[in-house]
Amino acid sequence: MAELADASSELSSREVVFGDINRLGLEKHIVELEERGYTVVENAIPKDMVERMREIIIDQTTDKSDSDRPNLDTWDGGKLREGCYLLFEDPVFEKVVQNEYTVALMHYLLGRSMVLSTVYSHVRAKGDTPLPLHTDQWTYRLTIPVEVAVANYALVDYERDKGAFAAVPGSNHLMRRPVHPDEIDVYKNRDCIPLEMKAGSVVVTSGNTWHGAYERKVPGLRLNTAVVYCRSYIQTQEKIREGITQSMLDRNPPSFADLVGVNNFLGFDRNGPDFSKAKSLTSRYD
Ligand SMILES: O=C(O)CCC(=O)C(=O)O
Ligand SMILES: [Fe+2]
Repeated sequence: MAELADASSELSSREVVFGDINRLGLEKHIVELEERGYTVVENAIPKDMVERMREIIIDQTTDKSDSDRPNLDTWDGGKLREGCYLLFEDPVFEKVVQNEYTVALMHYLLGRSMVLSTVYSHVRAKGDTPLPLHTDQWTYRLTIPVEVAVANYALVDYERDKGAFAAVPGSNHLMRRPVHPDEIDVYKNRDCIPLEMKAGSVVVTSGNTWHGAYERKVPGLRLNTAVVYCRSYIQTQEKIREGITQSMLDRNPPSFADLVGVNNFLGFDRNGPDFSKAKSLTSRYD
C-alpha cells in the first residue's frame, strides 16, 4: 500500500514522486500520460478486490434501480443506476483509492496534496446510449498541469462492443473540450479508439483528455470503479470529507486522512480556521 512520505522526510516532493515512479517501474506510463493523455496499468488490483467491488456495486445499483438483482453475465433488462459514494459502502474502496500504482501516477499529475473527489461506478447495460466524449476537469478552464484526473478500474473485461472505455489519444494537447457533434460522438470521432483491457486493469486519464464509453451491445453488465482525484483547493464531487468516520481513519495510514481532505483548513466555522492543519499540509507537500 502506498503511503505519502511522512512529515519527517528529508526528500523534496519531486524526489518522492519520481522515487515512487522509478520503484514501481512506471516511467513509460508517465511518457504515455504526457503524449496521449492516458495510460493503462494491467493487473493493478487482484481478482478478489475486483469481485468484492462488483458485488457491492451490484448491491447499490439493485437498491437504487428498484429492480431485481441483475446478473453480471446475463442482465438484459435495460438501464440501471450508477454506483456512487462507494468509499462509504465497504473498506475495499478505501484500499482501491490508495492503490500504489494509481497514487504514484496521480501524484505526478496532481501533486501530493491532491484529494479524493469521488468513487463512482458507471454501470453499462445493453441498450444504454454511448457515453459522449468529454473531459473530466470540471473547472472553468482546462489547465496544464491538470487539476483533475481519473483512475478507471475495469471490473469486467473491456471490449469495444461490450462498453469499453473510449479515448482520443493526444487530445490532452488540444486544451479545449469537444463541442461539435462529430467530435463528441465516440462512433463519429475518427480519432477515438477503444481501450480494451482485462478486468483488474486501470486506465489513468488526465483531466484534459477526451474520453467516453462505447455502447454495450450484448447482455450482461459493464462495471467499473472510477476514482477521481483533484487538487485540494477544488470542490470535490462527493462529500468525502464530511462522511469520514474515526474508524475509517483508525484503520488506514495517516496519509489517508490527507487524501480524504480532513486535514484541509478551508471550510471553517465560527470557531475559526485550524491553521495547524494548513501547516501540516503545506509543510508535508511542498
Ligand atoms: O468507463 C466509462 O464508462 C467512462 C467513464 C468516465 O468517463 C470516467 O471514468 O471518467
Ligand atoms: Fe469521464
